[in-house]
Amino acid sequence: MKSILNNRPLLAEQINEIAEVAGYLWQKGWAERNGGNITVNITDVIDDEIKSLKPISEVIQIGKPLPHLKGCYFFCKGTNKRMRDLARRPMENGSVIRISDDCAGYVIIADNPVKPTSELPSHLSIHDYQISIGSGYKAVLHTHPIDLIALTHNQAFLEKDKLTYLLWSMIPETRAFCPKGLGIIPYKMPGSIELADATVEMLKEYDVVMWEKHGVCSVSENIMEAFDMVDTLSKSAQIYFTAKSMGFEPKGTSMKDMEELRIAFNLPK
Ligand code: 2HA
Ligand code: ZN
Repeated sequence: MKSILNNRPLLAEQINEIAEVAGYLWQKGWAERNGGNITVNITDVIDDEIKSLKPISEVIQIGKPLPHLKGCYFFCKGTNKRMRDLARRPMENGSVIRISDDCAGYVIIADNPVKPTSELPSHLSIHDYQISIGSGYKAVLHTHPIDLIALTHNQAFLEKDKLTYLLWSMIPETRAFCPKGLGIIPYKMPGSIELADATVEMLKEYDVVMWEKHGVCSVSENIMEAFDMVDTLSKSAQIYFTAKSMGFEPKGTSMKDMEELRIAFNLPK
C-alpha cells in the first residue's frame, strides 16, 4: 500500500512509537471509544519530497493564529477514531498535517483525509508555546486515566499542589520522574479555546496537567516519555487507593525524605 512511511525509517519509527503508546492507553483502560488524543511534531523527519506533497483536504481553520508553527508538520490522531485502532493501523486512524503559511489553519497531506482530533486547538497551542520557549518538547498526550480523574471529583484534591504532594509521597519514582508535579485546571468545555489557553498557561509550571473531571494532558520530548509520566502518577494513585481499600490512610514519604530525594536527584523545587 502507498504510504508516506514507505522508505522513511525515521518517520516510521516515530509513528510506530505513537502506535505502541496508543496500545498501552487502551490496555490501561484509559481510552474508551475515541477517548484521548495524541499529536507529535514530526517536522524534524520531514523531507523535501513530503514538503512538495499536494494537500488532500481543504484548508481547515485552527481557531486562533499560532505564529511559531510556521512550516511545521504534525501527526495527529483522527477525531472519532479509537486508540485501539490507532495502535494497529496508525495511518488509517490518524494523519499528517501541514500548517498553512498564515499559521491560522492547516491541510492534511497523508496518508488519508482523516480529520484530526477535536482537541487540536489545545494541542497546537501547546506545540506553539513549546517551540516559542525552545523546550524541545515534541509530543502532546491527552488521555482519561480512571484513577487520576476519580481524584478530581473530590474538591479537597483540587487545591494547588495537593495532589502533587500526595502522589509524590506514595513512591519515590513519582517525585523523580514527574518532578514538576501535576497542575489542576478547573472544568472547561472539551475542545474549547478556553481549555487550550488555560492548558498552555498551566504548562508554564507543570509537564502534566489535569483537566478536572475529564483527563490529563502531558507534554514531553517524545510520546513515550509523555506516557511514562502519566503512568507513574497513576501508579501512585493506585497505591493510595489500595492502602485506602485496606482500611487505612497511607502514611506517605515524609517531607524530609522527599527533600533528600530532590537534592540527590537534582530535581526542581
Ligand atoms: O478526543 O478525549 O477530549 C476525544 C477526547 C476529547
Ligand atoms: Zn478527553
